Formats: sequence, structure tokens, C-alpha cells
Amino acid sequence: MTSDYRTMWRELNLDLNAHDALLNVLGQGYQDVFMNQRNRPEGMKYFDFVMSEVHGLRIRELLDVKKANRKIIGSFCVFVPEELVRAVDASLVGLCTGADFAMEKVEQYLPSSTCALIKSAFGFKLGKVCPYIESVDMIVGENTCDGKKKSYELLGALVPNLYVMDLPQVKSLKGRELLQCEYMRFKAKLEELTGTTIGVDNLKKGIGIVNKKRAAVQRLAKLRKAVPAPISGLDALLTNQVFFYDDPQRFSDSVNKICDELEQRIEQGLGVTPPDAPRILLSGCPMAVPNWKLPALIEQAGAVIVGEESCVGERGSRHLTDDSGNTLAELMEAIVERYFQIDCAIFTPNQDRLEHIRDMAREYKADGVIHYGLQFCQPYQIEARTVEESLKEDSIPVLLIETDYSMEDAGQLSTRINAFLEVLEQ
Ligand code: BJ8
Repeated sequence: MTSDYRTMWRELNLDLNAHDALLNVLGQGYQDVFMNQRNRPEGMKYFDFVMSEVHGLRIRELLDVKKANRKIIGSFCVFVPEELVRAVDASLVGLCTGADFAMEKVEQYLPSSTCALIKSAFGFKLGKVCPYIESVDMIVGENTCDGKKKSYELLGALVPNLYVMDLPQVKSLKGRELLQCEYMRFKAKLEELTGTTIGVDNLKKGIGIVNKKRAAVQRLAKLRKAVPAPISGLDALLTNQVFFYDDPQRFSDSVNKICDELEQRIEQGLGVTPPDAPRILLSGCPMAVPNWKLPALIEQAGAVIVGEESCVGERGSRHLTDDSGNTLAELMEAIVERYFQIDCAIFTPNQDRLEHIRDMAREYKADGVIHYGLQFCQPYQIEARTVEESLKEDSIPVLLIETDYSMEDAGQLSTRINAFLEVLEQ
């Protein structure tokens, strides 16, 4: 990172010493987890570059966007409709929630029994180490789980630009109406913020941009059904994580380039692991950068992750938005339709998710499912039992993991993963 970036970070009011420490840990972690893998697709070099510049060049690009009088929106959830953000020519970025930081400060605000993802969002803000949260013009919070909902009351006092979106908890007619009202309110907020009115043309354009990047990750996901798997779960996860940061056009092109390469590999019967490596489907809470602990342990144990039933994965990207409508009302309806299908564990009941996990396990030829629940995440932890029961009906072995962002339980997790893989081999 050049000294130029230091000036930029200083102007964003980051704590430079703490930020240096974070980048060192991030850089080393990336090196250990990603660069030691074998048979990586050439196209992953782009993602290595993106990660090396995730707080540098990408932030500079976003600041240039602002200079051009366009807005940057930050979010924590896949329920924020990016189509509307792109329609007003603004950018959407995911905010940092994947590592522990400034925990002593965080626990002055939040109970220690709060999930690591929420604590992380506060830690990056309080520790002054996230250039994204310092760059955005508006932060969108959402009333999903109780932890997030209540924590936004406190986050609102720490940032000047928080906007909270209400969300349904039940997939009923009333729930759908609530989502529609909230998306109309969000549309009006974006129009007020940017001075741009959303109409048929710019909304169609916005839908097109977002569909294109979702289609690219869907294409990549499909290629992972091949035996042997042509790409590691870690590399695929990384593309799903970068999905939330990168310029959408460049991201789509880069993912499609990897897909071209993977198609050739599949034709030649080449994989990243031997064909008999156990195939794992990961299911559960989202994994934001740099949360790579569990996938790294799974793949270091000799298995390959072939899919993620997660918001940083297929739950977040499996549906495209229908852009065939000719009126604003039709296009808004298509957006509501698309997002109302997201089967996050905050919904009750949540039968669709159970079916989706079973379908994925079958389609991706998974030998077993590892369910990842963050400690203190009630929605996913409670639903884990139902997931286990549902998979048992298809005789699919399941391992339930409860963990956080620390490395303290890495040894214990490794032992459990190895034992699970032995069961699968039998
Ligand atoms: S749509 S999964 S991105 S809410 S891990 S904070 S649920 S206590 S992240 Fe999520 Fe949107 Fe749902 Fe997806 Fe709460 Fe659980 Fe923490 Fe969580």
C-alpha cells in the first residue's frame, strides 16, 4: 500500500496504527489460507489483487465516485435491494463484519452474548479501521434478527447517516405488503439523497447490472457440481465475498473469465482435489471477509466445499429479478417478488430453506452438510436442529458447528471435522 493511501486513510479519520495492525493480520491470514492452496484457477489472480487493494484502490475508486457527485450506500444484509441503488447511479458496498476488533470498546455498548457479526460491525467503527463505513453517504440497517434490530438503536448514535429498513418475519400477504411499503420508502429515500427520480429506464438498467453479477456467480456455482470439483470452496467463497465490494461490471467479467477456465478444466477432468475427496455443503450464517476459519479447516482436512447455503453464497444470489415489466409498478413488484423469496432464518416458519438445503445437497452431490451457526445467533442456531432433522430424512449426514471469529476453538473444530469426514468416508 502506498503512502498515498495513508493520506486517504488519515482524511477518513482512521486510526492509522490500528489500521496497519489490521492490514498485517489480514495480509498474513490471506497468505496462509489462500496462497498455499494448490491448482488454483489463473483467474483467481484478479481476486488476489482485489483483496490486496481492498482498503486501498477500491476505496480510492469509491471516493472518486463521490467526487463525481454520486453516492455510496453501505449495507449489512442482502435484503437491501441493490437494483434501486444502481437505478440512482449510486454504489452499494457491504460493510465490514467478518473479524473481531476493539472488543473492549464494543462490550461497552453490546452484551458479550451478542453474535460476532454484530460485534464486528461495532468493532470496525469504534476501532476506526473500516474505510468503507467512513466513506459511505448512507448506512442501511435492517430489522432482521433481534440482535441487529436493537443494535441499530445504538449504532445510530455512532454514525450520522443510519437509515433503518423494517422487514417482515412471516411470508404472509401482510409480510409481503410490509416489504413492498419498505422498498417504496427506500426508493423515496434514495431519490431524496441523490436528486434522481427512479423511473422505468433507470430501474431496468439497475436490474440489468445486478442480474448480470448474480448470473455470473450462478454460473460459477453450477460448475462446482462437477466431479472432481474444479475450484476450491475457499476460492468460490472469496468470489462471493468480493461480490459485495467490487465494481459490478468488472466483477461479472472476472467471474465469467474464471468460469471459462473451469469449463476447460471440467472437460479435461481436472479438479482441485482428487475425485474421491469428500464433498461438503456449508449451510448457515453468512461469512464476511475475512471470516475464513471454518472453510479453511474443512479444506485443510482434505474435503472440498462444493456450495454455500448462505447469504454470502446461494441464498443471496440464487434468484434474478424479472426485468420484463413495462411500468414502474411492475418493476417494483418484480423486486419485491425476488427478495421475498430469500429464506433467512429470521422468517417463521422457514420451510423453503429446509427444502433448498436438501435440493442443494442433492444437486451438488454433497456427501455431507456442515451447518455453521455463529455463537449467540438464535435464528440459525435454533433452526440448525430442524435442518438436521430434515436432512436425516434424506439420509444426509450433518455436522452442527457453533463458533465465533476467534481461533481459540480451531483445534477442537479440526478434531470434529476430521471425525465427520471419517464417517463420510465409511
Ligand atoms: S438475510 S442471514 S444477511 S439478516 S449471524 S446478525 S442473523 S444473530 S446476518 Fe443476515 Fe440478512 Fe438474514 Fe442474510 Fe443476526 Fe445471526 Fe448475527 Fe446474523
